[in-house]
Amino acid sequence: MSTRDPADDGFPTLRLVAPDGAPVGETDVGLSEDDLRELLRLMTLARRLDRECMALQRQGELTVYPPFEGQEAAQIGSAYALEPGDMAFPSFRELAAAIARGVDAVEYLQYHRGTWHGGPYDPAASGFAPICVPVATQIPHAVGWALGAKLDGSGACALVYFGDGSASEGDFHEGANLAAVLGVPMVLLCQNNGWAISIPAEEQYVAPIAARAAGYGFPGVRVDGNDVLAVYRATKEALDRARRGEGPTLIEAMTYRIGPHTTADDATKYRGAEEVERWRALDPIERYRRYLLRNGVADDAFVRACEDEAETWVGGVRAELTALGAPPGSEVFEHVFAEPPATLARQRREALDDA
Ligand SMILES: Cc1ncc(C[n+]2csc(CCOP(=O)(O)OP(=O)(O)O)c2C)c(N)n1
Ligand SMILES: [Mg+2]
Repeated sequence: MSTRDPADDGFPTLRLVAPDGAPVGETDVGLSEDDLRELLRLMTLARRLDRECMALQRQGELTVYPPFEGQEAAQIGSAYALEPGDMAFPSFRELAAAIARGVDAVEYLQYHRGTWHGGPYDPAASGFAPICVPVATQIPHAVGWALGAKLDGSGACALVYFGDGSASEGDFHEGANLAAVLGVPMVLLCQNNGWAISIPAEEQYVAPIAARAAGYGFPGVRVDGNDVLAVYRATKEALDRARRGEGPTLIEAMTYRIGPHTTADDATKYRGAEEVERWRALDPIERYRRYLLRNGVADDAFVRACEDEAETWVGGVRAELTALGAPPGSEVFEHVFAEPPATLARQRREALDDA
């Protein structure tokens, strides 16, 4: 069983808002009241869409789906700190971050519907790279992109998302070391949700993930990943640092996935209900809503308006997504070879002529 708690191992954890919504010290992160409300709006939209995606998969409208419920603050707090010209590199659970970046939800979800390979959104236009399923491979991609930004002198930064399990891959170590050596403008954001499918954190590593950064030669900070303001502040500081030319930062956001690993997983086989309930009590949206209400930044009407908007928006996403036709069969043979080898050309003829 996972017993991971940010307080367990003594590594300092940045927290600005307590689970009951009370401020912990100075909570001014430099955002306007409109921005503070926008964070709640985005988290509300994201959660509603996540739940709809679970339903869509159960109804046979999506092939497989990795839910992120519980990780809204970690994703939206970090993505919201990015500038338009920056590039986020997701793994496969970052739909909430995609929404915060303005990626079209229907285009993104075409990946999970199987109607397009990586989702047809334009990564350059949205500053959001394609979904990346081979775990941790997006980390070296982000280093390369950040090196390009450095050489161009563009002032843009890369933010790469990965999980606790991904931090055990060689690609993490190679990427982190190369990022340090090259001094690239990059933030490595680990969403530590306590599990890599059915493997709990305590069976994956011994020292805190954030502590590894010292070994590469850059700062490592840990935040309460269910505290959207703490995640925003840590990411903003890391991005500012990167833009000053001071190189990468590793952020470990302690969070939890409330749902299964994917719709193909039964999490009840390896974790108990009491663990899930413990984390539900630390819910990022509930916490932030309480914080905004007690500070008078939002009122009940605003909260309801966000929920109503989410309902209408998700209905539209569902309608558009389920109306999509199958892609032409010829696409299986496209986008890899400029000049297909003879064997592939023959298969293409056989498949399409018979169709
Ligand atoms: C290279 C590679 N090995 C194995 C897998 C199968 N796999 C998919 S997700 C996952 C665990 C990822 O855990 P973590 O990085 O903590 O992310 P989380 O799923 O918790 O968000 C594994 C092993 C994969 N996709 N890619
Ligand atoms: Mg994980």
